[in-house]
Amino acid sequence: MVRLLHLSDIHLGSGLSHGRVNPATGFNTRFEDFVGCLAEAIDRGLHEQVDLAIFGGDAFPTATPEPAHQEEFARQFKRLADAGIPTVLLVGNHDLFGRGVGGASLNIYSALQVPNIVVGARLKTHSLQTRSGPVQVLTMPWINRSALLTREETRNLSLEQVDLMLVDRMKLALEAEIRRLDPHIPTILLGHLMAENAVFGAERHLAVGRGFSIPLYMLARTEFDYVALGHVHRHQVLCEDPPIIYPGSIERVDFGEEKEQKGFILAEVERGRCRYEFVSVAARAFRTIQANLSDSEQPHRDLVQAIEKAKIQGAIVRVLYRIHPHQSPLIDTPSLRHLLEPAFAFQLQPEMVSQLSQPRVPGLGESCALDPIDALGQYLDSRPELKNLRTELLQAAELLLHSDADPLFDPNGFEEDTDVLVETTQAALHLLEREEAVRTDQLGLFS
Ligand SMILES: [Mn+2]
Repeated sequence: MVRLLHLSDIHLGSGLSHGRVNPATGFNTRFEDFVGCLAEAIDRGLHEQVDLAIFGGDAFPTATPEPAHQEEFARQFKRLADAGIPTVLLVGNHDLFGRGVGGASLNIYSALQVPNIVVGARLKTHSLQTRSGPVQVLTMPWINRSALLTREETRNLSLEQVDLMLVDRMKLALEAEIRRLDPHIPTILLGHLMAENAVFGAERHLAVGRGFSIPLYMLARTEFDYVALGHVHRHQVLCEDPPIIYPGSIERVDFGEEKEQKGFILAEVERGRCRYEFVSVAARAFRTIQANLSDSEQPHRDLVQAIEKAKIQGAIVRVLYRIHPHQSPLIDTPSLRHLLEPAFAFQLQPEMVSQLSQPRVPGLGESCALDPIDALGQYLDSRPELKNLRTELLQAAELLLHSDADPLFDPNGFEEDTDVLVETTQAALHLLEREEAVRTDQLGLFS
């Protein structure tokens, strides 16, 4: 039986806007929070004497992290290496440089051949020796469609067709790896990918564009005893047999994650059997305090009461309150600031209700995280003069956002004006994507 620590989506250096410089260390206080959560996961792994650690990808927000962030990441993982615990670092989409040429921010570990550290930069099975015996880790790093766009065979295909072809190729490559596995040794698939059925988390807002998703049946194979995923920031278990698990990210980036638990997975894996538990870390709390004071006789008193009711100690707090302009002088902002001092950070966000201008679009307050299509839909609902264009505009937006279809070859019968707009934009995106693909024939997985 192999005991393992599975963590993912560290994104060291993200979410700094909610922090400030710590004069004692010179670091952003939110960076220190992220390091704290990472250290907590590694402490627990060391304490439990795990045999193996696997990281599901996205070490930093970009492939060219600040040296200090790179250094702290290395310092934390060195603790596992020093303890003789083999550690696999998988390449996620944020670790790829220019969306293509290998895992720039992680390849330094393979280049230096750091003992006990393996970098998963391509589809490959790593046979590792642990204190509790051998284990196979099949690494499946992030891949995007630029891997295929350079090929002559994709010249006349829509982006959707290219995605399907890519999934087909991955299926074949994965099948080939699976056939080479030793069926008597515990086997882990470690993948940075968007699985079908996964519920989106904050990763949606952290990366531009959308890739393709992998059907669950490709992952739910009896050859795997544990499927360790990365990419989606919201912890979720997609399948029990074998366990297919996103541990989620280790810290919150923004208010959209206010209600999500953050943590990592501890698992015991043997051939044909796996037991796992989710362990939460002390991630920084985010709190939204909302108050509609527009009908209040004593708006300041009511707002103070709302703040006093909330648990703000050490939390990142936002106070959203609605008032009429004439109520504004009744709000004593300095005393609110004083009241909010126990918070780690806070923002006061008044929303003015004006009788003169049109009311704000209902449901589009800053407190709710809508996806862009929903937001556009709500906006259009509030603009009767755009009613006739509603369907076309939403379709055009879908196309622009998802590139699921390619109007170059499939114009979908838009009204003339929209048609031209969409076609021009899509053509430009398409050309850019091809150009990028030529520069960065990704990972060489299929070469
Ligand atoms: Mn990712």
